[in-house]
Amino acid sequence: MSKPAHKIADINLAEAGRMVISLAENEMPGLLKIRAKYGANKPLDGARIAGCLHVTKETAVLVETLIILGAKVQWCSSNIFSTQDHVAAALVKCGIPIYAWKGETDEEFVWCMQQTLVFQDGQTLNMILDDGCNLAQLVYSKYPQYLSGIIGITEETSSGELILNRMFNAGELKTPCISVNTSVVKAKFENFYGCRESVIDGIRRATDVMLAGKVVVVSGFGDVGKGCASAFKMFGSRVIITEVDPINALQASMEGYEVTTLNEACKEGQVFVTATGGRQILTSNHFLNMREDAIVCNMGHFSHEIDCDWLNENATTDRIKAGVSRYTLSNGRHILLLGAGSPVNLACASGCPSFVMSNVFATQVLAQIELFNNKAKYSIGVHSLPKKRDEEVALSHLEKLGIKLTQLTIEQAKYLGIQQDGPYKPNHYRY
Ligand code: 9W4
Repeated sequence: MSKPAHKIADINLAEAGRMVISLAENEMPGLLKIRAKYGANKPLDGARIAGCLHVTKETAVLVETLIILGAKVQWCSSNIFSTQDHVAAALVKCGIPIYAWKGETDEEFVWCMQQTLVFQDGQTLNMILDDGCNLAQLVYSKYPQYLSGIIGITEETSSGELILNRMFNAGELKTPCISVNTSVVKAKFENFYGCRESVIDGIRRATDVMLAGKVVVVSGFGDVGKGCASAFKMFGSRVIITEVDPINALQASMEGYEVTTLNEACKEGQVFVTATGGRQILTSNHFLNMREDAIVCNMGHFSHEIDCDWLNENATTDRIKAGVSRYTLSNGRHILLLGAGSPVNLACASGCPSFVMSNVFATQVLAQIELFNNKAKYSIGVHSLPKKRDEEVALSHLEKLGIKLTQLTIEQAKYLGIQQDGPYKPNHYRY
């Protein structure tokens, strides 16, 4: 089968891409530590990784780390909008087969995934690094002949994990998998710190609005909601939380937030952020009760937390700029919808900071190493990374932050019934 060596928007952007990758490297100490620690042993020698994950500057540092550890990689993006074209160009310039560009059609998206399956020498993939189970589903549905050669799948998201578990329960799964999202460091960084750092960035880039003194309503007080609420609080906003879970509601109250229903809060809020993981959270009745030019956005994974369809069907729209739509309601008032309901930090800003992604991607690399090197240890099914590996990810970030870790004495370790060098907590421990 002959195929192009790569397909991207414009190779001339390579120099600009390399510059942002270099800056990202400095903010990704976990990946650099892994390069230093494992680079010589090449634990991924022989791995042929097909990767499907947003082609961003941070992913570039991930891809180049996998290569330094000995892997061959071919890569596509997991979202038609998310490719940073200059980054894709920089990777191609280094001979890495990238099939991704910003603004792919749905057909092109599938074509790009297909290009990652067979390597230039004719050998097929033996590892998958997936996001939302896109690539795994393609192989399972269209290329089952490749399945027996696949040693492992590492999956980035909770929605991908759900699909893998469904496949396992249906007896269809044929590969050991590691769900990276069950790792504590990955999840905390992406959901809490990542959102805390980027939600305001998204809203500010979209609207330039002052947040101090504003009433901000955050729906959902899980890790994402907690991160968002804390960012607004630090900015001087008055934050109201809505919750269905009494434990989260109580937590929110203990943090000093007012907790009430959206039916109440919709009249008061000036900025609304959904972060529930559910659907139909902000709907017509809420919109019609909101104050003039209320800002509405989502930080959850799916846009259906906001009833965007109702707005599109029942209000007239002015496009202020990319990612900012101003709706005129039947009552004459206006609503600003950001990012068409997509996560506002992604649609209107650059997503999580590189340091956050270093924690996420260091977890991915260790999951790839685990699966590729411990075939006997991982049965067909969906596994978590061992806690020692989770601790290794955290450890790899300490030096850069100037953190001095305390060492347990042998006696203290004995008293706690653990090893001196970890794992420090049982699997059920909640951080
Ligand atoms: N990005 C993205 C970019 C633009 C965009 C409809 C038009 C997720 C995680 C990481 O999804 C990502 N534009 C959109 S949706 C959308 C999404 N629309 C919506 O109307 C505009 C994405 C992981 N990540 C970081 O967070 C930082 N570095 C990373 O690799 C990246 C991108």
